[in-house]
Amino acid sequence: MPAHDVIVLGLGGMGSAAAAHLAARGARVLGLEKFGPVHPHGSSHGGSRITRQSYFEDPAYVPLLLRAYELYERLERDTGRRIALYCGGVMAGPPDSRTVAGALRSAERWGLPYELLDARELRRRFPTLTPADGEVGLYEARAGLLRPERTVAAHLQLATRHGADLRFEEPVIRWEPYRDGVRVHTPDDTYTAGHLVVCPGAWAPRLLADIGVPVRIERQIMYWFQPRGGTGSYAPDRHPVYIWEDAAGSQIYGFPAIDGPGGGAKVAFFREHGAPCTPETIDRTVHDHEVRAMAARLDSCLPTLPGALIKAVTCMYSTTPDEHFVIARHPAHPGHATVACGFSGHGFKFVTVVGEILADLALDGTTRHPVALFDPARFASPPA
Ligand code: PYC
Repeated sequence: MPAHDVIVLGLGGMGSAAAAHLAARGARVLGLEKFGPVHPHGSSHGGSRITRQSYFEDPAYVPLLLRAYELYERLERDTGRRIALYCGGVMAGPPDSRTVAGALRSAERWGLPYELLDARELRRRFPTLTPADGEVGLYEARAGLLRPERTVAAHLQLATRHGADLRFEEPVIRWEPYRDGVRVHTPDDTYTAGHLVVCPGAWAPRLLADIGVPVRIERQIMYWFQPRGGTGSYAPDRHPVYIWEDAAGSQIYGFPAIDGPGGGAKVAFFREHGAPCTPETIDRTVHDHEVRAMAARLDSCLPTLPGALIKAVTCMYSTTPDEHFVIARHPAHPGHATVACGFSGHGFKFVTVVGEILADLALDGTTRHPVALFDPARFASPPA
């Protein structure tokens, strides 16, 4: 009998959640992570992530979001950590933009509460936002932000509480099917288990090269600016999270000031300006011309935000061609491994429910959650 029921490869957002759910169900879990606990080298750092339910990307995500919200609340209760702040969120832009029309479609399809605000009403309710006449915003009171580092720490805490053996600074070199399960090699040891859950983040092109999904790794930048005139009008009870699309289809997103008077407010481009990279080659320096480009964009829609730059930090997106996730039993080794990758810059709000789904797939081979959209077979070439 193998020493472990399940090995979880990667203990970032998704892997830590999978380890917690698996261990809570009584599985003997070994977790392996290349870096230390809660590290800034991948895609689960940066202090904040948006959460929202009127999902412009596709209404198919909404049932998963509703469950993710429940599980985030449970995670806060179980660990005593404050992870979510529901300060409200605005999806803004021209009425026919993907951001606004898509959010409206999801809200209508699932009967979610929302308000559609014209430019004047947006400016009145949120004086930090200065939309042009003709722009609108879908306001969702239950939108807000999540703390990614606290989420990972909470899942690691729960996994440990339920008996998982978590090993850090121990990279996986390779793995292979072995008897009825898997064998995993690290510089320190070789481990066996009944099943493997692979959550490689930006390391997907190397660790999941054989699943037939071209995951592209992109460099992204997060900026924290000190608002001109101070952070008062950017406090979470006055300034919402937002995703804002311009007439050319370019989106930015941002947050209230949540880190005290000196912490500034965070803003970034959403899924663009992302140079292809690898975790080894990413340029971690943020250049002056990049800061100037962001400040220039803010001048038109949040003119009081770009005061002094407090900091700018890079992270990586792992993007699939259709920007939908990959969550499934491994196509080539379905009895041995389950995979989760390609979260395409919009995965963090789903971390809790993805952990639940991965535990379902690893232990039972199936899940009650709707995951058809995430099947890697959608990228398989049709037979000639
Ligand atoms: O999914 O809301 C989101 C998001 C914002 C920025 C990157 N992803």
